[in-house]
Amino acid sequence: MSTVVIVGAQWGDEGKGKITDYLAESAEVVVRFQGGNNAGHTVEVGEKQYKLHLIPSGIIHGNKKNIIGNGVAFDPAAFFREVEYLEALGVEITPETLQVSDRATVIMPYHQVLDQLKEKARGKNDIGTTGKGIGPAYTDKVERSGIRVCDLLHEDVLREKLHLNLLEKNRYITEILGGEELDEETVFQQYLALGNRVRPFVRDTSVVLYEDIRKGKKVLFEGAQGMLLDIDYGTYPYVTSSNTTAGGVASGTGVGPRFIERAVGVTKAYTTRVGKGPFPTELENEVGEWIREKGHEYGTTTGRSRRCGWLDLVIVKTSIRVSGLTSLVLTKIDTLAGLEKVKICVGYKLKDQVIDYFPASLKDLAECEPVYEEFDGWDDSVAEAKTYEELPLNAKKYIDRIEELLEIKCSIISVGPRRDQTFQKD
Ligand code: 2SA
Ligand code: GDP
Ligand code: MG
Repeated sequence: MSTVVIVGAQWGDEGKGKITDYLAESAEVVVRFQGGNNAGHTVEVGEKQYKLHLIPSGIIHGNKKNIIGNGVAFDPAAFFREVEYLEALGVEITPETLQVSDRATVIMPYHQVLDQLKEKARGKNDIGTTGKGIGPAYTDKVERSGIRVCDLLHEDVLREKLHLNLLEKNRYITEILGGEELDEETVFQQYLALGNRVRPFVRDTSVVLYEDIRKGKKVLFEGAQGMLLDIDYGTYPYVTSSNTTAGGVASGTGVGPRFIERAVGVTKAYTTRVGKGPFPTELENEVGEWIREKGHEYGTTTGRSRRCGWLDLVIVKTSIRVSGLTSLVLTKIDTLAGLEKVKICVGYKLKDQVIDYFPASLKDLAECEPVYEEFDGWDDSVAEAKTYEELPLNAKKYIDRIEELLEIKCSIISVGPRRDQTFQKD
């Protein structure tokens, strides 16, 4: 198989970066198709740790082609900060190993200002965004006033689009949100310069991918965020502003759906969420805190505490359906090691029924009560396992039951953050 989509099967931070890096070993191209530098993808190789936000995780290998697709919200200033960060860690980056779509929507400084001021204005109804300008940038894309990467390369186009945007945005920022006006000339000069810097990396990446796929090159599509942060199928409005599910690949890269062969859903052995919104299996107690500390559950981009809870198979089942998953990757079973009992949510009790799908209405969801199965725990030897057979018996029982309930295979198991703490199961 030559094309594989990697998506988060929960609320993000399942270990997509780690698994993308692992699978990239045998791939030639790695592509981001949505989101932006709100993402935080961690890769650990030996003693070295890399935190990626906008650049695909394949970059660590040094000899892969990495593509930022048209569906990404592209912050050029963040892009160069990340290039410099990676170069300082010894990663070599050239326009051959890193390419940016000419059609990607640009995150401008007013998008970040709007994101942060709107969150403040929402008060207790805030979404808990990362403040990176993602929502306002995608709003402009859909509203058709956005600036795209190709526009940064044409001085006259940039000037006109920026002028029209700032006429409107500055009024909104100052008169409605009480913020400070942005200076047009300053932003123009800064983004013209960024455009010139990004120019060598810019390609029609749909054409590049079409040719690579036709040549039989193995391509990975690296999702950001996760199933329930999807703009259509997530816990709306507590979602991000893109399609985080596998369907986002086609529109976010210009690769037709018939070229997509496999989709793997990265699933953490428990559930976390960062930001506001419903979370049926959340553990607001000492067990949740224990998991947070043991699993270092703090935002990779913002450092925010992640909320923790039991594994929820209603969510993973939704991901299997919506993303058409062909297998799962199970991560962080080592984090649960040491707990006497571990639970899995197998359905929701809603009125007098047990349902196994995620309701659209948050009002209905609030009435749902998780139905659990309980398991005996396992010990820390789990982190030493190099094969499925070497796992403690109770950990194997846990994995087997997940496969049985979901009728899908866990093809890869991850027992620690490092690249070498990963093995194939089936
Ligand atoms: P935004 O900024 O508009 O996309 O925020 C909307 C919601 O999406 C959530 N979101 C995330 N959830 C998990 N991980 C993300 N990446 C970082 C990480 C987050 C961090 O790897 O830890 O560092 O805080 C991510 N990005 C967006 C966000 O929390 C809102 O609920
Ligand atoms: P992503 O956004 O899905 O790429 O995930 P993040 O990088 O934001 O968060 C996952 C965190 O868990 C990172 O710190 C990883 O290094 C770490 N991690 C990934 N897989 C495992 C695992 O199997 N065990 C442990 N203990 N940590 C893991
Ligand atoms: Mg993350």
